[in-house]
This record gives sequence, C-alpha cells and structure tokens, in this order.
Amino acid sequence: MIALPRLYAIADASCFADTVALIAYTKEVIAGGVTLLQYRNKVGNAREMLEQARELRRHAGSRVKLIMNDRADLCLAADFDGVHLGQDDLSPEGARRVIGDKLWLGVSTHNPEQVGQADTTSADYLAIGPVFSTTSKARPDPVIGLEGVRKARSLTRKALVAIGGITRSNCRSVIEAGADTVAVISDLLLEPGKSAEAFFRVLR
Ligand code: 3NM
Repeated sequence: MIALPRLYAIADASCFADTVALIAYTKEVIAGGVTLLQYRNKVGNAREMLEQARELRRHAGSRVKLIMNDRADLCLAADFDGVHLGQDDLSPEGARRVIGDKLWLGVSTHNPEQVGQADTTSADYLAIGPVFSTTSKARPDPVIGLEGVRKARSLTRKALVAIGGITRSNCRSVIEAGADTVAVISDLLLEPGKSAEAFFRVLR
C-alpha cells in the first residue's frame, strides 16, 4: 500500500492563463509543502499537454510526485510518477499495460458500486467524490457527503482520496470520515502557498 500525503493538489490547466501561471502556482504549492500534484487538462490537445507537463516536471523537482490525469501515454512521455483514471478513461488494467507495475495508478469513483469494483483492480489509490458541491468539474456526479466517504472507507483498504468542494474549513471532517488524503483544486488557487500550509496545519 502506498503512503499518500494529506494534501493532493490538482493543477487544472483551465484555471491558468498560460504555462507561466501554471508553473508559478506549482512552485508556490510546493513551497507550501505539497509533494503530490496532479496535472489535469480537459481542453488542451496532446501536444500542448505534453509541453506543459514537461515544464511541470522540470520545475517540480524529483521529490514531488506528479500524476497525469487520464493519459497513460503522456504520463510516460513527461516522466511523471503515475496516472489518474476517470470512469470513462482506460481501464486500470489497460493503463497498467502502458505504465507498468511501478508507477502509481489512481481511479476516480463516485458511488459504492464503483468503489467495490475499483477495489478489485491494481489501482494504488481510489478517489471518491464529489464529497461537497463543486464548480470545478463539468457534469459532476451527485454529492456523496461525509456519509459517502465513510461508506467508501468501509469498502476498501486502498489509500482513499476524497475530492470535490474540499476547503481548509471542511477538510478535517473529511479525514475524520476516513479519507487518507484530500484532493483540492479551488481552495488552493487564490493564495497557493499560504493555502497549502493551512491545509497541512489543519490536517497535521
Ligand atoms: N473530480 P474543487 S470533483 C476533478 O467527484 C474533480 O471525482 C471530482 O475541484 C469527482 O476542489 C472534482 O474545486 C473537482 O471542488 C474538484
């Protein structure tokens, strides 16, 4: 079983004007203590994604685990540490054929049935959400609340990442409900370094 840090920062390319802004955010969250960062880009083409991802790798340094959303091929091409799959992406076993056994593999789930299914795969961690309402995802699944986190916890022993509407104010309750880690887009954007530090203070 892999050990995840309490905070998993997600850099969504659509939140940044350009690569310079994305890299500035990345440097700030890393200075704030982040060691696990996902690159998410639902709008760029593969070439743009690879360019940004390689810049991220260059600036993040080797201590920071970088996870590629959706794309196992770009994970390898950008020298990332793992890939995160949604329910409509490659299957975990399909992704494993691309990335091998050593890199990290995460899978998004949104209900108990999906948690149970993903638990039988070679995924290293499962994400469950949205815990609270979120504006960062197009067509989010129904909100599962803290009860949904507790339920997911009861169904898997894999590392459990909670996502969706998680802030410095509510993150403690999410960990107390059984999540190992909180994944965050919005509440890191305004003041990335200070926010990251605050998350770690609350979750210590
Ligand atoms: N996945 P914020 S919710 C990317 O439910 C993503 O699987 C979700 O952003 C899921 O921290 C979500 O701004 C958005 O709410 C998370």
